[in-house]
Amino acid sequence: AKVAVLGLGYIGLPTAALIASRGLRVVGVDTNERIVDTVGSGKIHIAEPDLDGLVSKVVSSGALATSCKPQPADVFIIAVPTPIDGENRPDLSSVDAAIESIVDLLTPGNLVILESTSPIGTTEAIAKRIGERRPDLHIGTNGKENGAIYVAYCPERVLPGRILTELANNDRCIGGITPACTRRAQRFYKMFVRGACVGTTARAAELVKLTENAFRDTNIAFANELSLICDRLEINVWEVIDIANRHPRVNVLRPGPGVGGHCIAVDPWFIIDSAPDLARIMRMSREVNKTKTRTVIERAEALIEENSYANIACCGLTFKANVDDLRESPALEIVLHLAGKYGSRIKVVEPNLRRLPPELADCRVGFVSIDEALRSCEVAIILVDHDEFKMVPLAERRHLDVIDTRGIWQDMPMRA
Ligand code: SAJ
Repeated sequence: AKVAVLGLGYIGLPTAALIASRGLRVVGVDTNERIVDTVGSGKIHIAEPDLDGLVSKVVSSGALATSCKPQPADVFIIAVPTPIDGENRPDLSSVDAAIESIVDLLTPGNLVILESTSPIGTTEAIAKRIGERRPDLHIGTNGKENGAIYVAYCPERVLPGRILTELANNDRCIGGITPACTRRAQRFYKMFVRGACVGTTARAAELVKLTENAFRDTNIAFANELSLICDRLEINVWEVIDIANRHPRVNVLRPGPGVGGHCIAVDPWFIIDSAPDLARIMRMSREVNKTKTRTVIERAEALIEENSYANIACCGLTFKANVDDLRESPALEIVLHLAGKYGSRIKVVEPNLRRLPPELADCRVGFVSIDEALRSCEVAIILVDHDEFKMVPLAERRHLDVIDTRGIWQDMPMRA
């Protein structure tokens, strides 16, 4: 079988490489020529453990090729971005463009899978659109399979940093437009997924994906709200959480400087958008997590004002620990704000990046190693719980005035 994967980003590229490594012929398609060239030469444009080796292997064996335009295939997997616009409404233009690019290539027996996080009803709308554009095909008929094509929604749910392991091992949720579509997509995923391939409808599968991330956002909001309450009451939030979590049915997540990444900060809006009057906790959770970022900015400013000549180490820029991903990163938002105000007094430490991101490049801020920051700064703001920061011995940081948003230096005097 031949598989076309549309979109070679954080999900599409590992998916394409994994499928190619299981003996299927794969064409990875992307509208960005630079990505097509990079991957086509066996290299990768994102940081993800073990992905470089796998891509280089499947490209050199010929199992994975790349192209700017889709070609006919048996299976089309759409893994393109579905961001939100300025008004928190889903922007499906990349999905629309991907469908447009394959609709004339479809032939009977083809399977079209949407993996991108999408609002409820997107997969049905795709099936309808294909039906309108290609009246010669019918979609997922039960029984009569002549001339049928199959459309299903199968969300990815892998964790950046563990993508290859989770792609192969996680259970998958597979929602066809009809039961025949579900079965056809289940057969396909079984070829490379060790986890269970649980079948449902397309609409339920869309909501499953959104539910997972909205659930996590809400739980993080609970932790962030608790951290603000503890600060006011002068109680150590990390200790409260540690002890509360000894209860067999309690598992409070960790507070932080806000929620980042492309998914958890975005997906709840897809649910809120489809039932605005009912999605009250979800909307409030988004608000609480956003407020937490602003609170950290205010506290950092207050601490910097107290230390008027000090250099300030901002530890971490990425959206979470030990990745190089800056998407929706609250740490980056905080540092951008402080950089605009305090310029060269700000020293950024980010062991997972080789240089400052373009947004910060013009702000006169320094980009230093953790050792250099410990030597030259009097104030530190911990924004990401990278391993490099956790490992700093107390003796090397005792002199610092610290705001620790991740609770990694709890042996230091507490500062809200
Ligand atoms: N965070 C906290 N406290 C916590 C846990 C996380 O503040 O206790 C913050 C992180 O620092 C980060 C954000 O939340 O800024 C999100 O990080 P994450 O590790 O929770 O999740 P992602 O965005 O890397 O990946 C999520 C995962 N979803 C769930 O765990 C429900 C992943 O399985 C999904 O595949 C992915 O979203 C996605 O692509 O949707």
